[in-house]
Amino acid sequence: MSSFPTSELVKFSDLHPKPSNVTFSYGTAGFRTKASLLDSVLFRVGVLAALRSKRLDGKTIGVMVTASHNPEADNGVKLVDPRGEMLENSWETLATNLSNAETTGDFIQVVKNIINHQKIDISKTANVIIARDTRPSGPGLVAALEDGLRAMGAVARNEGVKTTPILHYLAGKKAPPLVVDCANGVGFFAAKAMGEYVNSVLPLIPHNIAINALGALNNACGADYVKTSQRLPPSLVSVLHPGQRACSFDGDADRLIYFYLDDRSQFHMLDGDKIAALVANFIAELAKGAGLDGKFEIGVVQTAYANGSSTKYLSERLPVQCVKTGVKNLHHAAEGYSIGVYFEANGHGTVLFSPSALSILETHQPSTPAQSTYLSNLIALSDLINQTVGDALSDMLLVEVILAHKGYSGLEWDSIYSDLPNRLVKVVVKDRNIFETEDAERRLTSPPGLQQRLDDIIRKYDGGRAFVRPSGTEDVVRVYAEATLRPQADGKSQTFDLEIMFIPNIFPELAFR
Ligand code: G16
Repeated sequence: MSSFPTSELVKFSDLHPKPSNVTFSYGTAGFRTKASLLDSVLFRVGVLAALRSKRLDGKTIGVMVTASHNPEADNGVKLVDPRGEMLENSWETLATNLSNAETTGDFIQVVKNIINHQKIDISKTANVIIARDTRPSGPGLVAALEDGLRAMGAVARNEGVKTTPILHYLAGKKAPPLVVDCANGVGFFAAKAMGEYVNSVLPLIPHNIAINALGALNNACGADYVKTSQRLPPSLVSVLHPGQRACSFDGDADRLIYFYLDDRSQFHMLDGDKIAALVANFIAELAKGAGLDGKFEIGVVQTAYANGSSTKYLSERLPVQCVKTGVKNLHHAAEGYSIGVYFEANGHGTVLFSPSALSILETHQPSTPAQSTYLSNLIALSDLINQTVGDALSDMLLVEVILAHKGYSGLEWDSIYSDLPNRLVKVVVKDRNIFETEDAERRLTSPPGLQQRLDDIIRKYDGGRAFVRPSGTEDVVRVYAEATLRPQADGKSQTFDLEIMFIPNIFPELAFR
């Protein structure tokens, strides 16, 4: 209670005295009566909104000033809980008590009681968003409301004249701030420009933005660093809080990798495979909901790098195809579906809607209002996605839209399936051109005998899968390996002993250095 702003509250409360001989009640839709009686109520609702937000760890509370369908001379106010829902019942009683305190002294006492009974940490920041309808009494009442918020030191955002549903939406749909690792590259410009449009609903916090620092590009940051090292860029260690989502672009912002820290601050990566699973599922769900089940084929395209768990998960639900590394190969294969979802594990990818799929979406007649909502969401997705090529910014919005729609945190998204432990390493060889592959780069045909020796090693591991392929962009050979590692008898997981037990076994086979 040390930081409780009693003197501020007394000062402001005296400016908004309660009219005598009136009893207020937080009714069906908040307080509603003649506008001329409401000044003290609005002030006190401001105080209560701040308390409610502090009680909920600073989550945003909405306050709408309106008397809806009632005559213009009336006005009213109601509180909107986080997620855009109506105020919790027990707080309606608190609102009524607070509005009926006769004197400033009584009012301060009720405030103190609420703080004690609700165990409110008054030092927490309060966030409140406010709006009003077009009534002439609105501006004056909003000023009283703002005095209440000011007295409590709340962070208030006045949205001006808005419909009630929009206020609910704004209070409920604001996503938690997203940390964006721009790889010290051009993605920063795009993220900054996009932030101006989306920050009010999806606050973006760009990091690794040293675009002019020599040597900084992709250095210990960016999508490739995160995917390959499977760890947080060191520059984000003191930035990211448990539960907070973040994403990394690469140097030209056409790759996207997500990650988050769990409540034990453990790093979890959500790569291109996880994006594909989230997106393909969502599109299939929308198509079904719109009454378009079976009307078009939704397929997924991956490469050999796709984690075995993702392939298993997706192929149990949709057609899945594996093609050679390279966006051009995935893009081409995805064009073979009505809706083709393609993502490389490294975060390159997008969704293609064929012309016939788009015309089905345009002409389909939904038979229920629910079908109509699914259909318009699917059409909106087709507009949101950059179908020319994988685009980190557009993919980021796609992911955020789906997460918001489903109410998923990083954790819920991550639990779609569990990645098999895996390792991807680069090996410098004398001549990478002697490495030739078949079966979408999953098997070597040259040098002779090497695949056989790899098979002998892979066979020793449960769920073992590995391949060797020459890079098309660097003078190296890439080695990928994954396996199912069961918990040991003592219950401890062997996870990530993999590098020690598996990859080194392959290295000697590649004695071409
Ligand atoms: C390029 C391609 C990607 C490919 C990556 C690695 O990415 O566009 O499709 O996955 O190279 O290819 P490789 O393993 O053959 O070196 P970027 O981000 O460099 O344009």
